[in-house]
Amino acid sequence: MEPRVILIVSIISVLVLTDLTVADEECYQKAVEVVQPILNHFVELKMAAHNSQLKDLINKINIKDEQIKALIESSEEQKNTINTLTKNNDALIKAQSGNEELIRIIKSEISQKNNEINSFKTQICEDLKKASEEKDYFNIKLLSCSDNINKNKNSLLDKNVGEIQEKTDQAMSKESQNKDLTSQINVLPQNLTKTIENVGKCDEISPCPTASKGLFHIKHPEVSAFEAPCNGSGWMVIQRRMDGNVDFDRNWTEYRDGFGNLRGEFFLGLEKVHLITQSRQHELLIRLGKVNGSTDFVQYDNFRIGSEKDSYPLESVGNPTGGAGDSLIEHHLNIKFSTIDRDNDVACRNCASYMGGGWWFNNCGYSNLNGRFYKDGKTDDENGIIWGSWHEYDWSVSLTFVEMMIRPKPF
Ligand SMILES: [Ca+2]
Repeated sequence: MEPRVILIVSIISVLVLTDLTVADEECYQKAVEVVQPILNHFVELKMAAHNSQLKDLINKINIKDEQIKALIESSEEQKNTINTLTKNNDALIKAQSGNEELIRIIKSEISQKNNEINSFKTQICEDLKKASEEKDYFNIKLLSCSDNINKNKNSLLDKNVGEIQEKTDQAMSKESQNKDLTSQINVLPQNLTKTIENVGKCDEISPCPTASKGLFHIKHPEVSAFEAPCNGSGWMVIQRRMDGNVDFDRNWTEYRDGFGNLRGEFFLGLEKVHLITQSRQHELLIRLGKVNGSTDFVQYDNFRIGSEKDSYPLESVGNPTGGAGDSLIEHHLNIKFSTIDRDNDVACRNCASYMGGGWWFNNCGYSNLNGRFYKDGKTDDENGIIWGSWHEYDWSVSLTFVEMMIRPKPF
């Protein structure tokens, strides 16, 4: 039965009973007994309805909980993603830092390699220098050997000529020897003629008078007439230093052609000295003076310089005599001439720029009579006028007087 019908029947019954019977306490009790279960039923129905709504609510709450859980899980995932990204970012930063360190290490290695290359270059330069010095040393040895061979050859030749002359009379009857002897005899007059010619030339090319001194017009078969100072003993002055009034830092052309003041400081010129000393054997006299007034000299018996084509090398000096000692043979013989604009030396640097003037610079050597003039006779720059063997190879010394002179070697 429907609850609504039950309710209506119950109400009607109560009304009937209330109206038809006596409205007393007993009647009321009966009514309550009838209605009470109905009311209880309604209450139960209500409760059931409420319970149903409650269940719905609980379901909704559960759904919401699930959604919230899902959101939380999603949030966790995002958080994890963010953490992962942060870690990746940290790793990238670390990698970047690592790259910078790598670059720094590579740069450091490059710098080290550069240093090694520079050191290697320096070593090569030193080796080249050493090799060049050894080459010079062997050249000198070779020349010395060559001189000795020539001397021996000449000596033997002279000896042979003598022997042949002796044997000529004895071997006249022998046809086989006769041919050789005739040839030798033919050579003798030619040599004699040559010697006579040379003797004649000697008179022509003696450039300075032996009895008077001063400036003279010099005539020489190989050179155009020029003026030069003569010292009165047949010596012609080819270079002089005395007061520092002339700058000796000159270029190649000036050293070739000469410069300065013939009555004071000057350099006669390499070309003239070359032509004169090539024509016959010459002596070289060098007079030196220090700031304290002391003087000395050195004389060589076979001075000769080569041609411009070969850079005016110091081809020969011969044997030295004199208290100033030798400062040419060991380091300057067979060495080309160098000037500030013509670096023919064997040093890595430009010796003419470093030492001053022009000279037969090797690496750079023991002498430089064209160095810079220091009136007080000393310098900290090692570029003064030097002749090592006379001042104990003290390169702070600078000489204050020099004269270089030449004359034909007497027969
Ligand atoms: Ca050089």
